[in-house]
This record gives sequence, C-alpha cells and structure tokens, in this order.
Amino acid sequence: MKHKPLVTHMYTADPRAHVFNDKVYIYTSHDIEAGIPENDFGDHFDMRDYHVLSMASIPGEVTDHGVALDIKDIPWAGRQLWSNDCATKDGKYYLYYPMKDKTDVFRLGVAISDSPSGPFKPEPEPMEGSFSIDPCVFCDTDGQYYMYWGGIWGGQLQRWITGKYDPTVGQEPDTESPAIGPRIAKLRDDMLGYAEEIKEIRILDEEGNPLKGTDHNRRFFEACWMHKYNGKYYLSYSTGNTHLILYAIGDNPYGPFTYQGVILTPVLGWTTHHSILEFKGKWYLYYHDCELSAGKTHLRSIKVRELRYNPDGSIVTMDGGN
Ligand code: FUB
Repeated sequence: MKHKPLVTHMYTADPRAHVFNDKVYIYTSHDIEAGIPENDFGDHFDMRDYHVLSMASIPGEVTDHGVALDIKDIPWAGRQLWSNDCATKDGKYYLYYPMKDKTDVFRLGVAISDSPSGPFKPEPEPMEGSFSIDPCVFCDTDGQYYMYWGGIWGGQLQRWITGKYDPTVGQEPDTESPAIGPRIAKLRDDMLGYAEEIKEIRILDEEGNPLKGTDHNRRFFEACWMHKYNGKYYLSYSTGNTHLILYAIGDNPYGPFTYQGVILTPVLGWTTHHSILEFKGKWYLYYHDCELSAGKTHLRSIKVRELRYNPDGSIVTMDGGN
C-alpha cells in the first residue's frame, strides 16, 4: 500500500486531527487485543486508554505523548473507550469521549487539561443527557462550538429513537423511512455540557428527500466530522456496513445537508473513520485501515494523505485500497 501507518509501535484508530499551537494533534483510539470475539455490536473494540500523537509537519516525525486518559481514572467507567475528539477554549483543552457506563449504555464524557497532549482529568459524571458515540467538536468561524455525534448498531443510537434508551431495539430500522441522523447541539460556555436541545440532522438526496433507512450506500452510520470550506459546511461520515466515507454539504451548522459523494472508498478492515483539516495551506484526510495487522478488524492504524477539492468545491474521491 502506498500510504503507511503513522505509527507502528501500537495500534491506533479513529484519528481526529486539529491544529493547536502550529502543530497537528491527533486524538486516536488505542486498539488492543482484548481477546473478545467479533460481533455486530463491536464488543471486540474493548479499548482502555487514549494516546495523543502530534506532528510538526506532514509528512514528518510523529510524537506519541503517552497515555492521555486511562479508563481506570474515570469514576463512571464501564467499558470501551471509543473515538474521542478535542477542542480548545481560553487556554484549556477539552477531550470528549464515548464510553459505556456501568449499565452498558454509551455516554459521552469530558476530560480537561492545560495541554493539547494531556494528561486529561475526567469529570466525575458523563455529560448530562448524552448518549451514543463518536463526538466531533467543531468551532465555527464566529467562535461558537457545536458537538456532532452518534453511531448506529454498536453505537446504540437506534435505541434512543423515542428519546429513552430501549435495549430491545436491534441494529437499525431498515425501512423506507428517513434514516437515523447524527445529532448536534451547541456547547455551553464552560464546554462541559449542551447549551440547547439536541437536534437530529437530516441528510437529503439530490431531489431534497431524506436518505432512507434502506439506503446503506449513503445513510449515516457513525464517525461524523464537520469542516468548513469556502463558507459551506461539509458533514462527512462513515456508512459502516458499506465501508464508505461520504460527505454532504449544508449552508449552516445544523443542515439539512445534501449528499454529494464519496471521499474514501473502502479500506482494508470493517470500520472506516476519518477527520479532515487544513494545515499550512493544504488539506489532509486522516483515516485508518488494518494494513499493519494484516486485516484484523479491531487492530487498526492511522494514516494521512492529501485531500483535494475540484474548482466547484467537490472533494476528489480517494482510493482506500492504496
Ligand atoms: O473504534 C471504535 C469504533 O469503531 C468507533 O467509535 C467507530 O467510529 C469505529 O471506527
């Protein structure tokens, strides 16, 4: 494969990259061999800590800053530290992470540090009213912070359709009704909770109709990411069981967003997950695959490659196979 894992001394996944203090900091999941058999609810992703990586240039040397947050230090911990993200405000760094609580329900937690590389001190309780997985925190050009999040199947979002957790709901409602959308809410000034009612995001097809639950090649599954380019809001996400990274464009942070196309075709492995950032005048896609583990689903490695736009603002599709 043309693109190589950024680090090989451990398995890393779910890269969420940001520029802080002129460096790229990458917030990753730390994959381990936990010995748990693979299933559709992701029990085999039984991660127990986070590491932060940084790069002063792309390509360039990658620094592993060590353990940034350990599950044993989180008072509400059940299991499974999945994809995390970080935002900075007034000199503090806020790490947002999903984890199952002691009743096996995914919640979102916050941990705080004075440094982008941690260590991060966890808040004693999860964010009030939080659920599901894969938080992404986006700071708009007006300084307002928004959290996007959610994931179906193992990410449990389908169990919150009525507003209350229902453990009897299986994978997803595979129907002609609108597909389940990711969630969005503004963050409070103290960055520790939601400042408004949580809303569901709609992703529309080219005719303006919501994508259907049966449309597995286009509907949202997990790993949403928000970036802004030429004044437009680009919502990108994974389609999960069809293994694509797609994007949709909107005129404001809440959408609706209109489906545009494929950013990354399937990589080696089941999951696909990414982030997009601008650094020193170029745009990059951070993503992961299972090249280093020769295809083991739960042992992934992060990679980076340049992302290009066409003159009309569309993103040039990249081949996940190389
Ligand atoms: O790493 C565990 C889960 O796998 C993430 O939260 C998902 O996005 C998928 O990459």
